[in-house]
Parts: sequence; structure tokens; C-alpha cells
Amino acid sequence: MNNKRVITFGTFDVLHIGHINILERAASLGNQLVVGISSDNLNFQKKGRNPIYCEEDRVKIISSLKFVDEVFIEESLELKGQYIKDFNADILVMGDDWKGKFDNFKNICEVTYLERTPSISTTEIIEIVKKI
Ligand code: C2G
Repeated sequence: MNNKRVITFGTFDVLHIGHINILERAASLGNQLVVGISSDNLNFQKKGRNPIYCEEDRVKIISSLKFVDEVFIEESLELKGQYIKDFNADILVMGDDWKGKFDNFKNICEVTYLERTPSISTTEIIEIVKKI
């Protein structure tokens, strides 16, 4: 255990094991984990659809995890550098679907991409449920 603050970002809609795995591994890299949760608006901009769970519910769900210390709403992708500074983060963690995309923050913190959990995503869950 060190005393680093770790920050990560995501929508975390329809919580699944891939989300839990990345949050748990992110938390293990430091002693505090801060999670930026995409606002409903930001999710719409990124994915072209509204999330299944609204931002208030996603914040409540992620806040209730034992390895998460603090959460906030991420309103804009453009503010990522500002959030990293505001929350005094030492390490930015993202899944490797974002590999290379946040390397520009290496001048303000460590940037680490963790392997995604295979074979599961919110989009796939929605597709499966639609077919039932
Ligand atoms: N994830 C994972 N394994 C999966 C699915 C997701 O490790 N099978 C990770 C993603 O790589 C991401 C985090 O879980 O780091 C959250 O995933 P999403 O909710 O899909 O996040 P996304 O909408 O990609 O938002 O600023 C960046 C964005 O806000 C990230």
C-alpha cells in the first residue's frame, strides 16, 4: 500500500463484472480511489443514447462500493486534466480500450491502462436483454 490517489472515469451503466474488476484493480494501485462518472449528457455525446441508469443512481451505486472513496460527475471530456488536478490524483487509470488516448496527461500524473475484462459490456447486456 502506498499513499497515492488514483482517479478513473467511466459511465458505469448497468454495473457488471468488468466495471468491478477495473475499479478493484485501480484501487489496489494506491490508497484512495476517486471515480468520475459520466453525466447523462456526456454519455449521450459519447454513445448516442441515454444510459439505462440515470447519473444520480450510477453515482449512488458506485459510491456504495467498498474500494471507492469519492465520486463526482464528469461533465465534459475536455475537463479531464482539470479534474486530475482538482482531485490531486497521482495516477490516472483507464481500460485498455482507451490505450494511448490519455497519454497527454503524463505531464501531470502517471497514466496506466488496465486490460479490459473480456466478453462483457453494457452494450452487449442491452442487446441480450432485448432479445429475451
Ligand atoms: N471496462 C473493462 N472491462 C469491460 C468493460 C469496461 O475494464 N468488459 C472498463 C472500461 O475500459 C472503462 C471502465 O470500465 O475504463 C468504465 O467503462 P464504461 O462505463 O464503458 O466507460 P466509458 O463510457 O468508456 O467512459 O473519459 C473516458 C470515459 O468517460 C470512459
